[in-house]
Amino acid sequence: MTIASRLNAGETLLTAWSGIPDALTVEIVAAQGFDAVTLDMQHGGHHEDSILRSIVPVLRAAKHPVVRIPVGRFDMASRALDFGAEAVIAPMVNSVEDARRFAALMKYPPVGERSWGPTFAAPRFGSKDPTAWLRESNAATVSFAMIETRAALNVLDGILATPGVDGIFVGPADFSIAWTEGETVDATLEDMMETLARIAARAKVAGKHAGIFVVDAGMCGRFVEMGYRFLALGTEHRYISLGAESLLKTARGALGAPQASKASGKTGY
Ligand code: 3PY
Ligand code: MG
Repeated sequence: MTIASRLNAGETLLTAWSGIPDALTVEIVAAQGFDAVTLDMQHGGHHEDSILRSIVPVLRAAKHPVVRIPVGRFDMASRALDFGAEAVIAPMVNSVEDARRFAALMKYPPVGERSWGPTFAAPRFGSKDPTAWLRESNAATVSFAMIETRAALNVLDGILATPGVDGIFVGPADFSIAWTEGETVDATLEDMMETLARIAARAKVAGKHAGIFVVDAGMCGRFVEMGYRFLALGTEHRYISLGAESLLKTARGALGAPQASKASGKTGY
């Protein structure tokens, strides 16, 4: 099952969000109960070499490898696919032209202009038939254009209508900054929720997928009700602090000592 076939079937997928550029850490993240692991090159520490190496433990854990590229680095979208990513998230897609350039590097002709060379991806997926790879790749890979500014919102239908753009992915933190004109950053801001619901509804009408980064895991059900089916939960910093908090709570409880942990289930990141 590819990430594309599961999203096409209407499944809700939870992706981990990795920022530590180390295949050994990604191996641990991939072993948890997520459906996918997103390797973040925009704000996380991932770089070309760590992406090349970190996709291996994700595939070995039978999870879907996803890469978020840096802003405007659409060339990296092709490289991520050539390394074995099944989906790519492009941040700050703020115009139809951005969407076209992203799609061009995500899809082989006739949809786009992706250059041939799945040097690592084909063997990683056990493919020995180049023609089958060429024919199947466009449908098997998912391109998510991030909607996280007012400019993107203003041209949302054009982005959704761009051939080769398979879905949108909302960045609620940046969106909250745009929504409040720089007053605050709050990925759970109630005032923008109706708009986030409308974004998912418009994606559905266009026949495209909708994903979102979720800061408060308790909001997952609400986002699914809106129509979001690809939900991201991050990051290693949070996984480690939540795990340590839980362990220390148990240990201190067993010792009868007062609770000293400061870790919280919700972070701003
Ligand atoms: C945002 O919330 O702006 C994001 O880009 C999520 O990573
Ligand atoms: Mg963002």
